[in-house]
Amino acid sequence: MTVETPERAGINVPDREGLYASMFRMRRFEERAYELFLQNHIHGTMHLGLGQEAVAAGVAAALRPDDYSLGTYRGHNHIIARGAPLDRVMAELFGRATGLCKGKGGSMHLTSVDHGAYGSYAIVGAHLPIACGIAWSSKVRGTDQVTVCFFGDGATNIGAFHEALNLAVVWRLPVVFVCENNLYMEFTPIGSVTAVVHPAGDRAPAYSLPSVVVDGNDVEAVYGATAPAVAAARAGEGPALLEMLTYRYSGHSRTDPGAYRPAGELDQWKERDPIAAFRRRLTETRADMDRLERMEADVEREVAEAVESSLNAPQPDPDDLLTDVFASNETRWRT
Ligand SMILES: Cc1ncc(C[n+]2csc(CCOP(=O)(O)OP(=O)(O)O)c2C)c(N)n1
Ligand SMILES: [Mg+2]
Repeated sequence: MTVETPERAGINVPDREGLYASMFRMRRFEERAYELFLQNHIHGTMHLGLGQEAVAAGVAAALRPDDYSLGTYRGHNHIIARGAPLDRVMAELFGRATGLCKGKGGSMHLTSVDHGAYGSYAIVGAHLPIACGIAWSSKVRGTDQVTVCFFGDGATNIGAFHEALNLAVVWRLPVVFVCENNLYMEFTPIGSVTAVVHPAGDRAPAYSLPSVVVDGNDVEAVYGATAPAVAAARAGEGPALLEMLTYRYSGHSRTDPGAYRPAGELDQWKERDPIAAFRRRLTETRADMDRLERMEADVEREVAEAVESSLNAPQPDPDDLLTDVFASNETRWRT
């Protein structure tokens, strides 16, 4: 396994307290959202990224605001990391009119064009070719915007993964594929159905795609691997793939207690919790802990306000049901 640190990669080190606050913000948001789900304030389903925060935070820190990102149904962390306001994300989970998608998307389909977040996709692997299309559009328009595509380990056994990697290299697209290998695809361990150890990283070389396997629980390692890949894509040097090794604390979704996991596995990963571990590192390296504690207090306030405003937000107007379906705002099905 190759683990890059920012220093080793020779790149600027980002604001470390800020990186911590970014992860803490995702964690507190999801913990509160899940409580509200259990209290029946949020309907439908919910896929949590608890334990995987370092990936979203470290990757987003390497992006410019005008870059693009695509994610999956496990997408709260990514949209928050791109800068979507917590109150609008929470309101979307509540299905309210003030939500990011006016309450029509919900937890699984978070999208914010204003923040470069071009959708959360529930069909496993479907968005990898779409990411290629977005990256291609940057190329055609002659901009230097980079597209990042997050997906799970399970997507690597879908045909679209292989098609997208191949196309990205053939067309030299400015796209960075980020596989969050959390060891499971729903209830099946990825290792039990996959011939290689690193489902994404080991297959990328078959397409001449540069790849690196990263400690996805170490936010600085994530940033350290992502920043050079993004810089290369921006400079026209083509795509890359990053496989982030991480773990989800909860089951696959709300109905899954995760009982298929071997005893002790969850506890072992929790000992390497990305947020607690980075906080310890910051303490040891004499970071500005006063600033960090102020940031934590700000996050608590922001989450509480997001909950309060979502509880009081209006329901969507039924007359808006068919708006925002097509870009042209037409409501007829196309033939
Ligand atoms: C094409 C397709 N097949 C099956 C499913 C059902 N399904 C939903 S999530 C999931 C597991 C995906 O696992 P992974 O890609 O590792 O992502 P994770 O949930 O671990 O983040 C499956 C099989 C689906 N949504 N789409
Ligand atoms: Mg997985």
